[in-house]
Amino acid sequence: MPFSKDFLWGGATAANQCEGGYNQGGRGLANVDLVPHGKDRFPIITGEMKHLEFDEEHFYPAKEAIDMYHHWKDDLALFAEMGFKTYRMSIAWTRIFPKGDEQEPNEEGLQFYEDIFKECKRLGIEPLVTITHFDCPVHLIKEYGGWRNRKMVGFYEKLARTIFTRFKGLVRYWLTFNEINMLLHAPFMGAGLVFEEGENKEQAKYLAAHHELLASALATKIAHEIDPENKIGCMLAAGEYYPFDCNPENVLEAQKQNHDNLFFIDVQSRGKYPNYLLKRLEREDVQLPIETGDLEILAENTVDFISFSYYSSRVAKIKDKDADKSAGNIFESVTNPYLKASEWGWQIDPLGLRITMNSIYDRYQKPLFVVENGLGALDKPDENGFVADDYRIDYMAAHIKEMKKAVELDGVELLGYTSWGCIDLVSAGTGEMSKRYGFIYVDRDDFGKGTLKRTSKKSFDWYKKVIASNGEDL
Ligand code: BGP
Repeated sequence: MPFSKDFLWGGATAANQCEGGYNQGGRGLANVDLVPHGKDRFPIITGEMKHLEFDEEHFYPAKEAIDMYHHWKDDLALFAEMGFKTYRMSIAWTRIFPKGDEQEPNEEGLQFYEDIFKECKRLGIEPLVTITHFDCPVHLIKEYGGWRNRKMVGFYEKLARTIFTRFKGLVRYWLTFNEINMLLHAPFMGAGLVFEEGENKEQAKYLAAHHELLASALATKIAHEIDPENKIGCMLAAGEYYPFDCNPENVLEAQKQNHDNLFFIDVQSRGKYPNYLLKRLEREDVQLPIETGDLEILAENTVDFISFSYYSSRVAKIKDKDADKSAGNIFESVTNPYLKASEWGWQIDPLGLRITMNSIYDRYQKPLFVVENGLGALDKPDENGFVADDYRIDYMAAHIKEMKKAVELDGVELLGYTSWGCIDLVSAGTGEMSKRYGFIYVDRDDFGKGTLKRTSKKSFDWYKKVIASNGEDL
């Protein structure tokens, strides 16, 4: 049997995409609350457009999302019915520190998560908690400029210490930053950055990168001090870059693009900035804001495991501005002629998961955790409200098969698998509901209308069987 008996099967969500309750329980405003759906979404996500005010007139999908704030108990019961061993979720920073720089945390926010973790425990579900999943208090963006400011490290440290202390014994698995490499592509989501007129954007991104890496290492240190049982992971938006062909120029280009993603994990797992990055930044005249003692903190506090999201592989090709491009997780890549694509144009490559797992494992030699994978599709309920999502089952079965081979045939150590959006939620890329990933259908449309009723899809029973057979019955 490739998967151990403790293999952590489950699903994943993020607070801003499912909780709603944006102004309840003392919660403060976060960047994610200020991102509308529609044509303005992308320029805001990428920090190109300023939008730091909240006006009730607009429709902001994260505001109510699927209202898990009020439905969490029933939703957890559905996860338990599927047999989840783990549930990946995130903490909304602004529920704990509404503005981000307060002295004292908001008790109501802490209690909200404590209740969830206690219920998880009762149901035999191990929580896997992302400390920040694309969220940052608006106050910290307005007052301090987001992660380009070193003070953010201290605010994050305080958040981390507060939750590690309060949830000691309830949560053991933590991820410091969701898809940390995404800050280069979606800087408002990843680092609370809104670019000033004429600002050197690359410089701002690498200031933010160093501060997040430092904050991640400090959180790792604190977590281990508070409870040696804590296991801390980093989180990468993964997907191997393939060279377009065997032209050595394309092979080199693929290597470069892989480096741009992996340098974050090199720091978090190997404890130092890789030379390829330092040399590139030197050539581009971009500075890392390294202060005395920082490098020691990075070196001494590396992660226990490597987690990542995988939706697709990517392709690298040089000197071809007209190359055919395919959409992907936030940023696009050259089209791979061997692959089919989802309705959103994300190319589907199950074998790429095995390839990606091998590359990451070879590089770091630490246990891996697949914390996001799945198919975003337009689900159409039949007249009885039932969704027969065979396409999702096919996608997931094919990926799990390859993941199994990586473990069984290649010897990759793997802690678990949590499929993305196990219950339908708001899409990070589009801000809409119609791009669904779940085993559970939620009656809500792109304009915030619907009863919020939850209904199991065909994939619900399928996944239940996968977990019960520990990945044998696909
Ligand atoms: C990742 C994020 C998730 C999630 C997923 C799917 O980048 O960590 O938050 O949303 O991608 O992307 P989308 O929602 O755009 O389909």
